[in-house]
Amino acid sequence: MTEWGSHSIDTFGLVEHARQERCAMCDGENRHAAEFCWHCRAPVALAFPTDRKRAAPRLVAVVGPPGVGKTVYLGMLTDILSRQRGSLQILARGAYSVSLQQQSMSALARREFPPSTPSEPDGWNWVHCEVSKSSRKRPQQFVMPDIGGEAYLQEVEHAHSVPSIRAYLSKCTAAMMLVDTAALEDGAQEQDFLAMKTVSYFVELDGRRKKGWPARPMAIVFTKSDQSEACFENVEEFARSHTPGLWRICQERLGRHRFFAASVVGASAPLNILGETVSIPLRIEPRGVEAPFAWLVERLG
Ligand SMILES: Nc1nc2c(ncn2[C@@H]2O[C@H](COP(=O)(O)OP(=O)(O)O)[C@@H](O)[C@H]2O)c(=O)[nH]1
Ligand SMILES: [Mg+2]
Ligand SMILES: [Zn+2]
Repeated sequence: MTEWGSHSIDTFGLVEHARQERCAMCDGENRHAAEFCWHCRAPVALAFPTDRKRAAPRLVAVVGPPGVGKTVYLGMLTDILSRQRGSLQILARGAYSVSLQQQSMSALARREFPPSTPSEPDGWNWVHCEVSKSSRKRPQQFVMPDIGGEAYLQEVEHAHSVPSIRAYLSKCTAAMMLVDTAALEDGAQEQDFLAMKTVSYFVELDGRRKKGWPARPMAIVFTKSDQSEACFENVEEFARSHTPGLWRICQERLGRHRFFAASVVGASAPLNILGETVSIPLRIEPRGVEAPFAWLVERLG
């Protein structure tokens, strides 16, 4: 190689090295070549479209308290959509996008639920996928992180306490809020209060009538609905009777919301292992998993 040639390649390398990318999660600056954000460990590839002709990915918030079922739900959703050949298909972008699906599905195959998501961002999984619809020519890119429930709760209870989560949520154009049907059937009101706080939090983030959350789609998913046939039979009625506060605030403050019932397993059973009770999945029988995401994709089209 000529001296000139090697010099120009080195210069190109330096320019690439010096290029900064803004993180999709926390807005922190990173080197273009970095794989994960230096500040919050989110994949840097999410910060920009991999193909310059494509639009930037649409960020979707998937939120709910620890144990509501986010990891199992997202793992099952990506598994169903990546296998099917129907009108809605997804293709994972980047190996990290397959991890969530892999972890959830391998655990279920062993008749276990996946372990709980760590509270630190470097243990979170990110789903970055390309969604193709038979009715649409260009695929759309979506990003859905499996945010740790504790960090999310902290930010909702004390706004601005987790800046990376706040930065991410303020860029989302759609949301899936998960609510625990099993806990509601047990009479716990916590789920209702927390869901109401979540709606208020989003509306406070951006309350513009035409562009903010009053106009952005929010799918409210009652998880573990295998625990309540009433929820599957009439989800609107279930929401009205079991989460009256949430029902009211949604009517008043969200223009585009819808309730869904979903479950990943047909049933689960408690098992005592060395004095600790764990839940084991009995039949892998997903119901209603795809519908909330299909509804969001339709609204964002
Ligand atoms: N019966 C039933 N239990 C579920 C279902 N999905 C999740 N669970 C239970 O909820 C627990 C927490 O799920 P996980 O996805 O880790 O919740 P996350 O903390 O929100 O990510 C699991 O360990 C299961 O015990 C479901 O569809 N049906
Ligand atoms: Mg989790
Ligand atoms: Zn970051």
